[in-house]
Amino acid sequence: MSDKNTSLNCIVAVTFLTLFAVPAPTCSARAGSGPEKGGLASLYPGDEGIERDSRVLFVDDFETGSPEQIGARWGQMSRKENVSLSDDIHSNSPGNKSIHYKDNAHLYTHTKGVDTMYTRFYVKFHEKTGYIHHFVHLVADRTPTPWPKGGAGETPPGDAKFSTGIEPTGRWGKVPPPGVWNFYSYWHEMKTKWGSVYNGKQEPIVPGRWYCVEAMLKANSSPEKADGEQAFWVDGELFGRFTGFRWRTTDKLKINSFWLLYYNTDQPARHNKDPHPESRVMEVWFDDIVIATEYIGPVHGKPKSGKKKATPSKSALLTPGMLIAEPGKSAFSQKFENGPGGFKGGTVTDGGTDSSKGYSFGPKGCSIWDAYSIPVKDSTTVRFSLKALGDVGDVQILIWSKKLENNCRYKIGSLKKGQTRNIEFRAIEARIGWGMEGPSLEGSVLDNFKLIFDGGENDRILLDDFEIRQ
Ligand SMILES: [Ca+2]
Repeated sequence: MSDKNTSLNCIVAVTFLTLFAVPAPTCSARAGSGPEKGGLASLYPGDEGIERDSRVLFVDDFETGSPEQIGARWGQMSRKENVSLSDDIHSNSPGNKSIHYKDNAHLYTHTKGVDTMYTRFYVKFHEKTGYIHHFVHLVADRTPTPWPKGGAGETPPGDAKFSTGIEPTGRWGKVPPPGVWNFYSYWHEMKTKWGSVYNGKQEPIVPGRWYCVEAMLKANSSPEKADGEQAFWVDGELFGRFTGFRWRTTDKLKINSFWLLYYNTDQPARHNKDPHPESRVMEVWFDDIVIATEYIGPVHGKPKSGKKKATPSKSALLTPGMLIAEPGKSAFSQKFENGPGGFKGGTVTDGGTDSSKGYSFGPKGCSIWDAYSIPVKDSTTVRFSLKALGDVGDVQILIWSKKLENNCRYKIGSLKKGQTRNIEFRAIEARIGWGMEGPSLEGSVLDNFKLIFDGGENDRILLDDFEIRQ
């Protein structure tokens, strides 16, 4: 590692999606001779056997399986028509293949939850690449789902989520495409609703050249301490280290998700005043991904056996209960075949799921009280189906918490006439506040439920197959 003389400026954080520049809330960058010196890869020439190290959480060298099979073991692949295997490999590659994305695509996976996550990946941008909107992310998600959650422009609650992206940025056109590496971070103390940017060494990324990129995200050690960090390396050289983050307000929130994202829109070309957006070729290659709890480092040496194939990892979410308790046993269910069963505010009608009966209600809502009483834990899950009988907006659930003396919300959004949605959420996801930004229902007692929406007096929604699991 040649991190000795890395000099870093404490750069202002700017929002990626807006043009405001604001001071970074916690920005102290330093060159480090930290515990990452050496790295796990130095113990495994050619990465051979690295997947068996207990500190390694996830490995994929894209030597095994079709894109469909790769998507299945990661948990989710988007735009699979844009994903292929390629024989373009980096010079230290111990294998024969890389994975190639064009335009827009992602692989999304989960590891067991950790307090410090390192990732290493090899990446190459097309020689004619343009600027990129969003790129690879590390994510801590209290209620992980196979798909990445949205949340652009929303400050995540400190006990629900935080994330950082290692991304190329054009610095408003100061650097040719794809730009220089920076961090794009979202957490409860970010100073604008569009997140914060942390710049490292200002070395432009050369299109058409393979790089080894590494990122580290370290959670704060206790809820009140601002001792979280993030750092990134390029070809083994420390490019940026940033300290002083209070990423989370509970240590139940672990880093557990990895998003190999390639997200393009025409926005970065506009923001960077790209003079030739029409000539750009939006393609990227990735290879030799390792996720671990310690510093990894670039591929070191050659495998003893010549070319090698790793045993690729699979998503931790494919092991039920590993990341979050499975929904518990059924505590209450109502299918409306024999009347409203405690629900008030609507009427039982035909037209429910599978031609059964359902419960029809208007914009004033329907509710149920004291038909069940369940202490809210991780496993507590609410599920039901909705069918809109008109175009309706802002469908949401209100659950009154005696403990918080307020309503917790879970927002569903709008539904088109005739649209059916199966809703399932963890009760801990319901939160106080219009934007669900306040305290969670966690630790309260779930003994009521109300559904409301915006719509005309005669608009109706049909509720069916309501169930609560402990
Ligand atoms: Ca490979």
